[in-house]
Amino acid sequence: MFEMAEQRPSIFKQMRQAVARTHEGWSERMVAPVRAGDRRFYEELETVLLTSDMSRETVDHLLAALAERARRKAVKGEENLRDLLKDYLLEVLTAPAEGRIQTRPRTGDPFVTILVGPNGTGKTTTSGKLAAWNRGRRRSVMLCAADTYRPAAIEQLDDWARRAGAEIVKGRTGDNPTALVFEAAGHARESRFDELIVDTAGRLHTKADLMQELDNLIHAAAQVVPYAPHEVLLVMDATTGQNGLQQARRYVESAGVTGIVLTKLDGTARCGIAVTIALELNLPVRYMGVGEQMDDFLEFFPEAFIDTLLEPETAVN
Ligand SMILES: Nc1nc2c(ncn2[C@@H]2O[C@H](COP(=O)(O)OP(=O)(O)O)[C@@H](O)[C@H]2O)c(=O)[nH]1
Ligand SMILES: [Mg+2]
Repeated sequence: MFEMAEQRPSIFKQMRQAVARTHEGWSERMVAPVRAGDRRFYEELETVLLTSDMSRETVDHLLAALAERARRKAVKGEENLRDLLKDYLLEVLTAPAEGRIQTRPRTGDPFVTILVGPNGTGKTTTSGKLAAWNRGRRRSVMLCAADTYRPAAIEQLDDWARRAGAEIVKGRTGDNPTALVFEAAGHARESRFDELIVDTAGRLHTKADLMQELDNLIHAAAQVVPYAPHEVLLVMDATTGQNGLQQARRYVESAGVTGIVLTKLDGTARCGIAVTIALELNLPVRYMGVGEQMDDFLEFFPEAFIDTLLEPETAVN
């Protein structure tokens, strides 16, 4: 699914050794009994899952769910267990998307996406990549530089717009981001753009005034384009692991997030966080960032993801 860094196998080995200890006490945590002949499979699976940066709770949940299903369906043997697990993971990863109503723009209206999240997770980079990705699908794109706090942020998105072949609505440093979104939504609608992608300033979920500002700009889009925003994407840096998840939980509560972009998945074995996100945040992962370049961007396909997750040492692209 994505290219691995050269050094990955050895790092992976180290991580395996680091978690090997956790096997002790493993069987006590299992809810359903495991056949003696399948123990080794479960143990190896636990290692693979833990090294992929799933939370302890998620790993325990998956192992227990698998053991329970295996017992109920009288499934045994590595190959069959692996298939059973794949089916279950597919259910877990697709459930959040199926469980929510995706709003669609009216004919002729732009599909409005707003990117939100803490500082440095990759919002601006992802805005640019998403613009390019849509351009590749022959969709016209307008970007909105609603991070008006730093001049560098506006320039950065301007540069992405040029490279991606997108239009941009930008203001000056210090401009009111809500007014800017209002303006951009108006332009995008009048000129019948297919996509409006709004980059926002990074903010901590604990800053009430900044979270309120986010709320305001989300509502500004809705005033101009009915049913907008159609997607509010929380951009999460995969390398922050469980800390990022804690932050995300608070964000989801207050910003109406509809999906996740996982960034910085290049050269790490940390893609397991996507399963934890599905289970604990009940949100679908929509896209993944796998580098700093325009093409280092993937739509999230659960099947491909599951293969990478379970066979991390063989999977490429
Ligand atoms: N390796 C890697 N770096 C990324 C990825 N996405 C963003 N970055 C880098 O992360 C840094 C912060 O990105 P930026 O888009 O400015 O974050 P923002 O503050 O959320 O807007 C920049 O140096 C980006 O090049 C990714 O998928 N992989
Ligand atoms: Mg930014």
